[in-house]
Amino acid sequence: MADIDSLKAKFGVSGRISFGTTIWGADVIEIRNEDCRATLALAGAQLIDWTPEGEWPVIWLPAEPRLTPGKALRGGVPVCWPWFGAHPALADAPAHGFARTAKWVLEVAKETDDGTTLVLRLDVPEGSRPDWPHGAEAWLAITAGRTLLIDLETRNTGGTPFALTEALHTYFRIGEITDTLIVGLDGSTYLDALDGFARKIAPPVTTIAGEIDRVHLGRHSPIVICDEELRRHIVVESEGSESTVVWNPWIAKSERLGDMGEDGYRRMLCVETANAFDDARVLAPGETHRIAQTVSVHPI
Ligand code: TA6
Repeated sequence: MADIDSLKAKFGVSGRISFGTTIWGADVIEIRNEDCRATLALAGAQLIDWTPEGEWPVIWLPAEPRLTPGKALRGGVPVCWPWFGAHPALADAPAHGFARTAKWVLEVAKETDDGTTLVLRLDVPEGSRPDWPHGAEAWLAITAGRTLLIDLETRNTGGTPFALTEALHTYFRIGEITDTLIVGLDGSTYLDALDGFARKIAPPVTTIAGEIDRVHLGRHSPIVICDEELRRHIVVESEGSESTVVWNPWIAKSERLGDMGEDGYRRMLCVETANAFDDARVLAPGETHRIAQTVSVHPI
């Protein structure tokens, strides 16, 4: 983990960007500008807070976040890369790839017209990993302002093509799961992870009254999370994404996971900008691929 002091020395501590450690032990970069506050955990380059001025937090964390070595922090926006879900071949490889627990390198911290931007890089030399023999480089750019932009670019730096699956696994903060619905997936084909990944057709509006785990195939943008309790719409516009994952663990799975916190499932909903399953991307040597999401909040 990059030493916080060395980051302070390299990037300075402007009035808008600071470096520190949370009370539960995560080394973080904190942003505070006129439009929002945001926090990025250095481990896994995981955004764990984005709160526009005058709004409730938009990103969910459990009430008592818990760091477990080698395991992604529950909540925030884990970067699932360079595979989504189970490894295509190795049962003992980590679910959702290794980027979300990797040591990313902060390359840029700057102000832009849209807010404060952090850019982090993850380099995977060819042949350096038994579970991923390819050469790849990932660049993650996060711009926090009145809106939130998360942009993930992958470059094939090796000599052979590879198939990439990925997700910006966003845990959105909502008021009450049973008073929340999702608009924008109507009529899409989805794989139901709770029913052997059977292919089904999405209803006009997605509501949640139990565990839900669906991979919607095809492009869907914008998607709107309608939150009756917090009286707001969260709008997710994506680029380069042909899949959208919808997940809530509900009660029993939350207990099995053990890190969702008391009633955590009631206050979160994952809507993930992704490329998964049929929507895998194949990158030739030297080729790049970009997936991005812009999140905005609208009172109702
Ligand atoms: O994105 C949905 C999902 O694949 C679910 O199946 C569930 O496993 C969730 O991700 C969380 O995965 P994690 O490895 O973070 O516990």
